[in-house]
Amino acid sequence: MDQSNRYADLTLSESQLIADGEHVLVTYIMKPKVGYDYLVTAAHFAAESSTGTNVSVSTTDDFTKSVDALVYEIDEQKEITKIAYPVDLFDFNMIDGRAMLASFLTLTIGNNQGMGDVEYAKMHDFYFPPKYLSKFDGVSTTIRDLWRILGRHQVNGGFIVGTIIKPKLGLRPEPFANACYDFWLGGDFIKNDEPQGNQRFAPIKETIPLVADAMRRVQDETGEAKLFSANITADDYHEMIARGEFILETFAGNADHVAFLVDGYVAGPHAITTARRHFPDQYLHYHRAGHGAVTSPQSKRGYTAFVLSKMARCQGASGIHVGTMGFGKMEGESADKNIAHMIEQDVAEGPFYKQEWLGMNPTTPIISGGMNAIRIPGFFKNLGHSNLILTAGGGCFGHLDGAKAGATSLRQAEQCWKQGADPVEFAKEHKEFARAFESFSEDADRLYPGWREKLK
Ligand code: CAP
Ligand code: MG
Repeated sequence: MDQSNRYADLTLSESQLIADGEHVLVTYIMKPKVGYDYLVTAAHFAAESSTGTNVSVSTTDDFTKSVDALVYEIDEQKEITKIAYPVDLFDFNMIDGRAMLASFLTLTIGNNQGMGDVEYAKMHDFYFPPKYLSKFDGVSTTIRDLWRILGRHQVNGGFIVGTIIKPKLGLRPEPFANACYDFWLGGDFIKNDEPQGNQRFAPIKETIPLVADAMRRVQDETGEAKLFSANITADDYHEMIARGEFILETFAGNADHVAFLVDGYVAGPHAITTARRHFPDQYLHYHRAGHGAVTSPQSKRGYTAFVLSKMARCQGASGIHVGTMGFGKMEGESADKNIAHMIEQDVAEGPFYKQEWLGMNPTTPIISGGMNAIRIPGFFKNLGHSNLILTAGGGCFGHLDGAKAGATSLRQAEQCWKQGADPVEFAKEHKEFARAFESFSEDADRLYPGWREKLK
């Protein structure tokens, strides 16, 4: 059924839609199945994503049509479909009138995934007008709070050297806490790995007290504040709250040194909002494990990593993993730096929309995934700044001289970039960095051929 006379209006102007501020705008890369007209399919896509279905229904009245989603632009060659969703389409909390990401997802990337006449559709960008953006929680605790706790300047407080306790699973409480102690002797920030929580071989009620004790001891020994990002992900709201409260109680005087890690993709918007609203003073660390199922360039459905990160800022993630932009082990490319810019700047250009954040607190780009000291100079050269958290698991616990040396090598690598020094020359004066060349020799061979002779 051709619904384009109702669910498409190609006379609409994007700039006017933005000026009016009454619509959420979404751009998809969409391709109809063979034999289906592009505009007709796009209109059906908009119908299924708003007020319609595949046939007309007798109950539709004039008001219904006022909240139709409308296709306002198409480019069949580029497979671009742009849709304007009236803000009134979306669901708002009855308790406080706030917006909810679940509603944005269920409409804009819900039933329209898997339609019989659509080969594929993937969301590449969205624009929230002020009247909708202002209804999201946004970010509470930011990296400024982490810099404050680390005793640094709260603006441009600089590089936070982090790790993930490895192995990913399999450490019992004592070896886990010992690994924390060793890393903290040289580093700033430790996170649970995304699956670490309350495994039977490492009950949270045994592990966390030992980690809290390790933090106290290493702070006394180094005179430096340390940070821990504890995983509170769970299916059940009450479990998350119980974990968070236990952890804060156990860290006691160091409770503000604790961030909460939430596996936001697998646990969903509810888990992120649970942490954001119940623990607004804790840095909310959004881990995105699993996102590749929809964000990978191989996937022509779902949404991109850019969209995931932009949604996370709206929800209130203090920091989110943004990948390593082609310098680490996960999928990514140097242009992914636009993700970092979108979540931390107040006005940022996306692939299709310029988003004004209206002063909403920034989300920290968290860099992780196969990183080590050898890969860092090139990474920062691409991104252009180091006001962020970088976590390297293998890059620290795989360093030949252990986690403390691994941490120091990361810090030295950032200094090498900041000074614009040649990494091999810089390594001659910095032992832990030099030993990273030997620890990660495949990377060193690839990035700095001939390093062995020069470093002898
Ligand atoms: C990194 C990591 C991170 C992923 C997340 C891991 O460990 O802990 O969870 O990198 O990827 O489990 O692989 P390594 P992303 O430092 O040892 O690689 O940040 O892209 O979401
Ligand atoms: Mg991990």
